[in-house]
Amino acid sequence: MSEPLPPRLSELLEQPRDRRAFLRSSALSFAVPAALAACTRTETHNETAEQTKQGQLPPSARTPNASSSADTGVHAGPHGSSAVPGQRIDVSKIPFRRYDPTLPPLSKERTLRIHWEARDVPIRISPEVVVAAWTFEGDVPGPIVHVRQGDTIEFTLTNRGSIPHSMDFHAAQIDPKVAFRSVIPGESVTYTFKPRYAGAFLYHCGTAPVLMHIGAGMYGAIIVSPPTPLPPAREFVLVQSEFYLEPGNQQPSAFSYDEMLTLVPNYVAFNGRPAQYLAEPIRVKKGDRVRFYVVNAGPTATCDFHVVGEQFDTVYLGAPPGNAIHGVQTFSVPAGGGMVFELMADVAGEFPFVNHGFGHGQKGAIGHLVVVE
Ligand SMILES: [Cu+2]
Repeated sequence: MSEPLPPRLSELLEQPRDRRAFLRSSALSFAVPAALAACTRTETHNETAEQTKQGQLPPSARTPNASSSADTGVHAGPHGSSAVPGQRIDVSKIPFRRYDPTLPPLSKERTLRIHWEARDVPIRISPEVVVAAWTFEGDVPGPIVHVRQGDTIEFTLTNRGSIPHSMDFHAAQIDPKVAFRSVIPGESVTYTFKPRYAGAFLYHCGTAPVLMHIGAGMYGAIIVSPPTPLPPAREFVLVQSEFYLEPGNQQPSAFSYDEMLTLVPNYVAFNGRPAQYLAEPIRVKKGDRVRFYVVNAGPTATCDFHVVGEQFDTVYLGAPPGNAIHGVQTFSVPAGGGMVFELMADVAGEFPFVNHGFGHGQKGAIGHLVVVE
């Protein structure tokens, strides 16, 4: 008797057309087992940070996030689209705004209380294109968070969107089933963490399917500074991401899950707007040390970071000031990763910074660093 044949690779990789079937099958779906369990209880509102200290289960997590109402497929409108059903938007009223790449200063407080909202917001990413984004705090990327290693962050996410969302901080070491669980519209999740390492970290929505939630705009950077400050520098944060939009010219343009699976983006951008720093460059003075915190939100492509006409005197691969390499031309930041790039602006001029995977650079992962005398 012959052994039963293992499933063919094509069968294993075939994407079910049905969203709920996809959720069951996706290895990336952090929230899926809980989301599809039979229990129908709902989340508890307004858990206190005290209840959610590491190691303690908040009331809403004693039974894992278990409502099938936390299944994106139940709430999404058109299949695999970020469009909000029934929403009518006059895109002519949505201005273009440059995303400020400047690293915000550290707070004097050692405990930070951050309360954000997940919201569906149309964002103008270029003069011609408005996207129907799912956001943290109404922007793509979400706000830049800057903390010290060992600070305490008490984080709350309230979901003002139309489908379930969650928050996954890569700077946290915490039980993801508890802290990163999905909350349905109108509800909140709170948790507390202390970043263990310095570095440039991603945050993103972790609700299934993660590809769709990152791809539709739910990501940003949390920069963790070491206890002993790095050398003084002009400091900038660049979050790379790809945009996969539904075919056609409708405005706002919805993000498309099917297009995300093709891995062929319409645009790639630093800080949510393709090529925005060509139009309005990042400016420093000759003699400045320049530090780029490069975070790659993906959802899929790498970021081969390079500055034309410059060399990085230091790249911190992780946990700065450790893990430094020197004399670097280009270094790849993986999707879901972050690294710290430093150069001395010893020469005046206009220096393109790019994803040197030039198909991605050409689609918008490019800007200018202008060094003035
Ligand atoms: Cu989400």
